[in-house]
Amino acid sequence: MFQLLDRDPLRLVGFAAALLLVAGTGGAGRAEIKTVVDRKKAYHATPAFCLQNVPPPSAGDAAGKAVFTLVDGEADPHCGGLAKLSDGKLPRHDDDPAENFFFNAGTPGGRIAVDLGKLLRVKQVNTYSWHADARGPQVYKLFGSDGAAAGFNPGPKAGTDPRKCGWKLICAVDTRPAKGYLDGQYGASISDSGGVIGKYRYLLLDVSRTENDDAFGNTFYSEMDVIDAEAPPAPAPALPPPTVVKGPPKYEVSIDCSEMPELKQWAQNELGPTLTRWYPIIVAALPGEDYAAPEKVTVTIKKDPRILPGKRQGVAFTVGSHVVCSGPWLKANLEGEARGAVVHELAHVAQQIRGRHAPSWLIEGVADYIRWFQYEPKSHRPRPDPRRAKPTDGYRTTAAFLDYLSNKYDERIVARLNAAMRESDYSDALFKEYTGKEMEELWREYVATLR
Ligand SMILES: [Ca+2]
Repeated sequence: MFQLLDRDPLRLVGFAAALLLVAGTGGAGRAEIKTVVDRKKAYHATPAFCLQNVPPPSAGDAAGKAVFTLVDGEADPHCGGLAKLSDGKLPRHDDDPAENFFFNAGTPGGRIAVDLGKLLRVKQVNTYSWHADARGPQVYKLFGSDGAAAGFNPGPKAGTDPRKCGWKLICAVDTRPAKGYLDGQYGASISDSGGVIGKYRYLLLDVSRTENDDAFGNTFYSEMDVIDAEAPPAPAPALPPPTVVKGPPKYEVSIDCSEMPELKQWAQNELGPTLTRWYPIIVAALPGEDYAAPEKVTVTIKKDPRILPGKRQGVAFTVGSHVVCSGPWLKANLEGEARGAVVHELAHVAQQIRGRHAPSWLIEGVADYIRWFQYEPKSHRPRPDPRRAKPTDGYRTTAAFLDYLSNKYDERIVARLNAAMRESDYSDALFKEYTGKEMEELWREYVATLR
């Protein structure tokens, strides 16, 4: 975890992975503005905006009653408009233009004024954004005003320094990571060590694009919360019910964590949305003639880690459309492999292989291909050791081999091999049928690319 104290708010910089940023504006001994920034990579983000260091979005905060005005710049015709910043609703996924506000493509950003209706003791300002690409992070300056100064301009356009017309600079926010992709879900939370940021009726956001390598650098802003120090805590936006999360029509994934109540929040906010989003994708990736995947999947989280036959410890297993997971293992891996491991099991549900001729190395290879080469971020993809690995090692090694074959020979090869296993038609000769080469030759070719 990084922590940075910076006396000059204009020089705030973003961090790559662990994102706690603290910046000061005041002198020694005075209350200081704190800006905490957090990020979840796009693949791991869910509509609940579960960020570690930034509070979740709230419904019914002071921004909900405020009037938002576009002072300068041009809204993108595909966005949901300024109303999206304070409607208490969140995007459903990482590319949901209608649930975000963003400035038009090819423009440098702009300015948004917020009239809170009356002078408030502002305790916190939180902003949320989400996008699969460079439009994820936030870059803006926040100004505040009580509107009392002579010559106060409620809508200073770009080129006019707000500080010269009745505004005070509160802070500058830049959530961009220092390196790597900009994708993801971002939150910024501005508060003050003294309890309140200040007494303001007006706020002004001076928004910049995140990059200008192409036209698409304007952030997808999902929500802005303004917390009134005098108001009772506002409720969180409505989330799906605790243990059953309904996915797209037809498919339903139920999670039973009654044995591990401490995982209920995680199951509701993170695992549930991940599984309901991914199960239909996995089903579509593993089709078959006259085949329909199970429509209802159950995931049971057990308290006892000895879930395997003979009371052996394990991570998870699947029988038919029932997935059983070790609760203690999930709990120990919540920020790591927990969701990916359950995605692997969902692949087994969609595979539905009951025939006798299916080799376990290929069954596990297909499930891990779905997990590591479809679900997990590219940076996590496994790379087998060319000195030791064999195509029949299963899991990650076979998954990486299948990815090579998909890219080089036949993008449907995983679906075809899986369908053959499901129909009890599998033999190693299928590799030659689908690619023109024996499996051993294909493996030698693949290993040569690893050296
Ligand atoms: Ca919204």
